[in-house]
Amino acid sequence: SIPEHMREAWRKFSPKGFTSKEDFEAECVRHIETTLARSLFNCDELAAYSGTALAFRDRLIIDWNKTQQRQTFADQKRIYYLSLEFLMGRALDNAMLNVGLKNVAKQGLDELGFRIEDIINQEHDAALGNGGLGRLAACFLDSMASLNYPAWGYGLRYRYGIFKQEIENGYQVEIPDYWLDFNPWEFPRHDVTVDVQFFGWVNKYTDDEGKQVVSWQDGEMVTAVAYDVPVPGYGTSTVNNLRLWSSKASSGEFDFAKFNSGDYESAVADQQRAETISAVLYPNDNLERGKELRLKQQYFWCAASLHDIIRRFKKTQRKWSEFPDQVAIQLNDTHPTLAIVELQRILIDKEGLEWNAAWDIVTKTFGYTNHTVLPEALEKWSVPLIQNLLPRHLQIIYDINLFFLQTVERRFPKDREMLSRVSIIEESNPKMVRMAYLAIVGSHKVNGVAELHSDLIKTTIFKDFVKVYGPDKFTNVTNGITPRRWLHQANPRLSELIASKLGSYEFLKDLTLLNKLEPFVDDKEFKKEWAEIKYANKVRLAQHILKSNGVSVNPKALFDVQVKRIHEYKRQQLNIFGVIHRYLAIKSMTPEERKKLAPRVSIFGGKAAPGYWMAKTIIHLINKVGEVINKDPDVGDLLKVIFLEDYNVSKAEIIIPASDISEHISTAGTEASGTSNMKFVLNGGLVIGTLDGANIEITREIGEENVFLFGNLAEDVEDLRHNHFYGDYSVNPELLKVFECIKSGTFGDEAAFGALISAIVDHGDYYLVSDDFDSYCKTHDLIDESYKNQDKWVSKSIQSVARMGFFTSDRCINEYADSIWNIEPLAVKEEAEVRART
Ligand code: CBF
Repeated sequence: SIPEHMREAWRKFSPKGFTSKEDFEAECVRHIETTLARSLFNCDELAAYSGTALAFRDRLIIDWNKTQQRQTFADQKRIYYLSLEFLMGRALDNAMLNVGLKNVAKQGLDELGFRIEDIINQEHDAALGNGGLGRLAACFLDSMASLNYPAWGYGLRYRYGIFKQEIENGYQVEIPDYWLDFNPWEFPRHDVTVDVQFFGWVNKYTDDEGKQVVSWQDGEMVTAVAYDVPVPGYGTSTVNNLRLWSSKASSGEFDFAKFNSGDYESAVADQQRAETISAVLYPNDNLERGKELRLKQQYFWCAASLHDIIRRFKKTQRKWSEFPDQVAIQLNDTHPTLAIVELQRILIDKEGLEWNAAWDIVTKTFGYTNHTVLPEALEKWSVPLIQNLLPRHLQIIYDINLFFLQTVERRFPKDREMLSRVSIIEESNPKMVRMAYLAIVGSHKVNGVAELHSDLIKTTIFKDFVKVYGPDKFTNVTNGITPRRWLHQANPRLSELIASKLGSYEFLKDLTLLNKLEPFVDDKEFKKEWAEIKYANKVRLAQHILKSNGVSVNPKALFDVQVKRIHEYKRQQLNIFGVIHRYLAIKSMTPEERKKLAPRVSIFGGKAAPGYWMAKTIIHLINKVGEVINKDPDVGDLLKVIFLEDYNVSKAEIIIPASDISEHISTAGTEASGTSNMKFVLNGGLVIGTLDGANIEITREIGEENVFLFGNLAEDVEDLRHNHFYGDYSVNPELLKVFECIKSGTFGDEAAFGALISAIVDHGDYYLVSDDFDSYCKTHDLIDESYKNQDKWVSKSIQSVARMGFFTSDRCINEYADSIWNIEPLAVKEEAEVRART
């Protein structure tokens, strides 16, 4: 309907996007001078970063616009990925690499007087997540765009991301992370808003035409404002959208009547209450606390996202029954489960559909990913809390439960116990809504994130649902990582070396091509280059450690790394007890014996949830042990212990490529998958691990000979725990020596660490630290021996990388697309691909 002459004018003037160095420089300088109002004379690195980021943002937005148009015209089914966390890290480097213009920017910046590394380092991490779950969502966005899937992410635009961690006198201190000072990567859409209702009451009545009407009335309105973040694919012109919602008061700026009467504080109270909803990310990983504000966040985000999705669907003028042919919604954990209830509410209360027709649409639309079996992480919301905040939703939840239990009753008429076991409502005091059960009942597929984990959910926490629905509803999609960030961006030299042997960077799009490295496993020249790159990465990390911790470490030592959230089940305590054991061994050695030892640097990093006292105690112990060991002249370079402050995505990009060994040592059966294990191996590090999560599949892929496995199996955990209380059980004697050392005050105030010891000695050692201690230490001895044979070590490293093709998040996304979402990629004409490969 748009006249041709108008189209022509638009075509003529629409920006094309730079591809040359000169055009990049022009864009960068234009932004510095006009957008930022700076000049050559006061352009510091931050301004140069801003100019570069804005130039690239423009570049992305041109492709973003085209992608959105293409997706609208193609009118295909889309996937909407609902995640309360997106741990994106930095965007600039990623954008430059994905559009294939990093070299152009490097040369341009060089001419303008800046080093690209310094510019990249100016960026603040977008840290809208806690750990694995949020980072997985970020990898998935990268893969969905790279594979040209029509996909949107929906999340919250927290004003404060995960806190910044500082270490003071060995203790973790939390500092707010206000990251929005200058964020060039988002587009506020003040025209895209949704009013979201809370509280109020439900009015059910019959209207003049005799129809039953249900209306949710009064209460409080909060407005959701959209902020769009472009997500560029690698080597494609597809740029997808991540839409983050920010909350603001619906009633405008503030209450003028109150303001004029001098009641200044309550004049802004509404506004502040509304803004609180998207103010802060809850800093708990694998732990749910049942706070009202968290429930508000969840509903606010689900309601706004669904409204947006439905608005888009309605433009197609299709029948409601076609909704699942157009829309797939994936629930990243149970956090967005209220979206199920909200869609049912909209369909029956607003759109007038019959319950069953609506429910059929709902269940065909949703898929649910479970990320944990830990009981403390499974969400439950109290019925009174939901009743107060979302009265209509509670009624619908009760109805969903009723109809579900009726079908269960029909199938298992004699099993009353079954009804209470699978009920969405837990009959406790107060009653609780079991969100995982609601997610299962409201979805057509439920998946775990690694083979063992997916088996465990079927045989433990969800076993009754397997009886109810049959096994086909439950499936596995083993996690993966994007090789663009976790190899190409984090380890450019390794990526380049691989490309030189494979003939191109095609492996970044098809990671299975890495298997072409196998012939080089024993290639002398290749191994030399491989080892040099690892060494250079270790030198870089050693410099970082010197700067941040003031400790000089020897880059020739074995770098042993455990970086992840601090949690008892991940067992950083096992690691630090092992370090003390090693320390005691060194102290008791003769100088001759010491000479035979392989020097080590034990590197830790990770945040503890602010309220998780035991995890904070572990951090404290690591730091205190480091203080003593690092200055013990008997030990010297043989052992150093480093705790790296404020572990985040951009630090991971420095740490991971520098590791020789990384630790993935959770109690078997507790870590759903783990994804850092994949990142370390892809960067040529070997791993020590338990048979848990994705370690099992990594071992299967790369070969048992390339992994240092230890510890008890998941199937034995229950019996061992039982044995701790009722069997003939005693704590490992070597571990007791470690405890004696701590208790003697070697690492300062022994009382501070008492709880860590008594969890093992007096309280049943739930995480089996003692049971696994012997095999853990022996495996570390084996690592020492193996590391001495560098030649063999490097071969193992190459062989492992060559066999890592399976763990790309591209594979995951294709699996989700085929087996859960039923969506196809969109065909795209690729110009960017050519650039990215050169
Ligand atoms: O599936 C992604 C990751 O999610 C967690 O981090 C989570 O928050 N539940 C798990 O703990 C990881 O094992 C898993 O890799």
